[in-house]
Amino acid sequence: SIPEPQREAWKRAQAKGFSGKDGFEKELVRHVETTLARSMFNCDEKAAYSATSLAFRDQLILDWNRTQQNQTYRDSKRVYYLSLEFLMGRALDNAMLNIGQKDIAKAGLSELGFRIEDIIGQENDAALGNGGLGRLAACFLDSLASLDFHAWGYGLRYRYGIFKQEIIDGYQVEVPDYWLDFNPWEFPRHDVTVDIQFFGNVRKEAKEQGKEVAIWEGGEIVQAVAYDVPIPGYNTPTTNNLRLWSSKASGGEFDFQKFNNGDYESSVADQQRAETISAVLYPNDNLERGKELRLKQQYFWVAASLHDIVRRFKKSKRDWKQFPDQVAIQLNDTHPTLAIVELQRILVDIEGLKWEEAWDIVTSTFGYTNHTVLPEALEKWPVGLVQHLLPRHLQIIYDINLYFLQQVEKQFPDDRDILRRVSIIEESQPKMVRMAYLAIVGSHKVNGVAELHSDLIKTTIFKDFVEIYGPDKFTNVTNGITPRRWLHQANPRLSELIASKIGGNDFLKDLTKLNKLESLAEDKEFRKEWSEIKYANKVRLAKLIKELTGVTVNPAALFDIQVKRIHEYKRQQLNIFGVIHRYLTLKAMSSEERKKQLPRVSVFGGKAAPGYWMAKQIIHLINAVGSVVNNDADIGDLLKVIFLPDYNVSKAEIITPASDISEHISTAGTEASGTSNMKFVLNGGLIIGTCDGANIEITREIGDNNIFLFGNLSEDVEDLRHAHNYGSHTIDPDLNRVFDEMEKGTFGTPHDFSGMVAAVRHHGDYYLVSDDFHSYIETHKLVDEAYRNQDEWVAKCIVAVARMGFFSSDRCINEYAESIWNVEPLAVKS
Ligand code: AZC
Repeated sequence: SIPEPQREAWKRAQAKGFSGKDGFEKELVRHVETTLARSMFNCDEKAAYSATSLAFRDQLILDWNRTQQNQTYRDSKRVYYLSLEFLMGRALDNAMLNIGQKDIAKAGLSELGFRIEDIIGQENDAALGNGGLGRLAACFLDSLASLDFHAWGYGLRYRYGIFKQEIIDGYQVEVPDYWLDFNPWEFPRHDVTVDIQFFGNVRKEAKEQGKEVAIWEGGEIVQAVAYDVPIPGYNTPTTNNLRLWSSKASGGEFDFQKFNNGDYESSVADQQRAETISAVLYPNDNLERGKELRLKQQYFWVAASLHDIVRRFKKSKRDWKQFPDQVAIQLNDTHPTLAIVELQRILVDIEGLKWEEAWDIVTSTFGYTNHTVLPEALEKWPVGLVQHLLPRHLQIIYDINLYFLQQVEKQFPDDRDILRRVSIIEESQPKMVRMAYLAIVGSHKVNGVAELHSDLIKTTIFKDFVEIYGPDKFTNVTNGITPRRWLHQANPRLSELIASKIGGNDFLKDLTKLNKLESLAEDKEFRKEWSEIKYANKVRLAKLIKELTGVTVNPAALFDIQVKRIHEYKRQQLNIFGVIHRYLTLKAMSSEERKKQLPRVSVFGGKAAPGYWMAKQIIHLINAVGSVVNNDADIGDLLKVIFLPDYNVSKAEIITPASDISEHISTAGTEASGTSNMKFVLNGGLIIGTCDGANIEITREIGDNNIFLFGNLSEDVEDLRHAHNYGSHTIDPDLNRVFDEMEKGTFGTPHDFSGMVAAVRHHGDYYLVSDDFHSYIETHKLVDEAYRNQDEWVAKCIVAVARMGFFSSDRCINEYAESIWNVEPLAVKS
């Protein structure tokens, strides 16, 4: 750091950032002319986006510096959120809004010859995530900063985010997402690097007093390089850090020894192999496949992050015992579970602490969030793979397991079977490390993400652990969403209308203030303004639909939307079967009768994991149905079926505000929470949904007359499945008609969809599509009826919005802070 006598000069020269429209224009033009080396003669929208982003990045970075200095100076407890996914979406709009300078930018850009929407539209989404889990992490970062918490996110800087989805002949085709060609929102920290070791051997070395230390040596080293992404809070100078690690061959570009020996190719190959670690995001949502590279990613990221955290802690020269008073680490699902083992290794092998002392520190530091009960999503790694890649870590896992099982044995001396059930090592062929169990054993709190889900983990997958640790270790923190992005940014007109009626913008920081809207539900004038905004949002979506699919839809139709990852448990198949049923019903009507029907647009969007055959079939069916229905002259505007390609965060910002009804129709007990359900309601759309995940709490908050629930309850699912397999399984007659039609080839060759039909008719209907079909169809009739009475419908929407305060991620983060992390907010002093 700079010596005291010179600091005055620094302060005089301090960067200030721009203020006002003129200041912004100056900065923009400066960046165009100097940073980008262009001029008014060749500044296209891309260049204008780049320059605008650079101008705003400069603003953020000044606050970022201040925040980081402040946090270092205060040295209070920090939260570290470890997530393999951060589905951030675009940054510019968010930055402008959070620091309150969007109006300035809009005016400035307009004077300089650009429309702000076009400029915002130039940005690539930062799509470093699959779906709910990754987007939740992004919402949490926004809330942590907005609430002035000292918090860092840690993740991987994938060169390729989630693939881009194209639809060709009705089929999903995956295209790589090279999002980094220009990214002004990250700062490479070439001085912040960590060497990460893989493979090698462990040697025990005798120490004084009969003690032994383990020495992990040999193998290969890969370098982790930090890239920092500033996270601006809303209406506060707090700007937190998201640190993403990128992999590089250690020792620079390539191995000069090899190079000089003429082995150029292999020196470059080493380089590429190292870079592969952070090259791609695994495109699976709620599915785990034991790939070696994935385990490498996990350790690489966890080891680099812990090294960083420990280095920061050591600067304060505190006693190790104080580590949990300074550091809270939250594990976003089991992906970062190796952090538990790595911290134990650092404390015991490197810092020389006793095992028990180290383990106390470790377990007081970590919290684990579970996001799913689906067995196929629970991570397990073959023991042999862990042994090969991380030999010392496997030893530590065995020791953790040994001590844990000894404790269990003492507690339950008469129950031999419990040891097998809860062992971190599954005695299968091959043996597996059960990461969720390791995460539970190594954390002080375990939480689910909605009430039903948190109850389910306690009574099903983690039942034994509740017996062992008692119920207090397990808790619930119902998910939330950031109202800044999902209302203010996505739906500016609605946000403005609300602000004008309830006395300002405060609701964006305290969402419960929305309750002041409730009394306006009966106000005719207000309802009119409300409906106009919804209509305008539907026009905006209709435009996007036209652009992406060529299909014209009528904005006056009822917009029925299901956008989320394609998964059998989320039951897009139920939706499309319902759409076929609607189509057949319309076809069977006389033209007179048809005229009385309510026009509908069924919109689908979402990516299928590239290896998930059934999910891809579902996409194909939706498109096949669309191409028949959308071109049927009998039907016209009465029904349109749209598959919007490449659903992502920036498209969600256009889609969400345009729904009349959205579908959250998972088989009861399978969707841990869902978060798009919250986004849709917050934007004045109603829900058709099952009693699952956060739908249940949404119902409790907004009232059961403002939501359309249907279907079997989670407590009945097991029995129904059992009956399908061992009793009789009669298929719903209406669904049978749908299947017959599919098999007739109405939507393509009969065999195209035989797998989907067979899953219901012959293979046990695991997701209860037939069991719920009737009540689904009947409930859609209720939706139609309710929609006909627009006054009542809009009143329902307003009341629902007014009661959505609970679902802010701010509430959620405050719960984590209080009940899991034990931290308090600390504002940056200005
Ligand atoms: C998702 C859940 O499926 C979804 O219900 C929840 O809202 C979201 O997490 C956030 O908690 N889970 C995942 O995406 N899980 C995995 C392993 O991908």
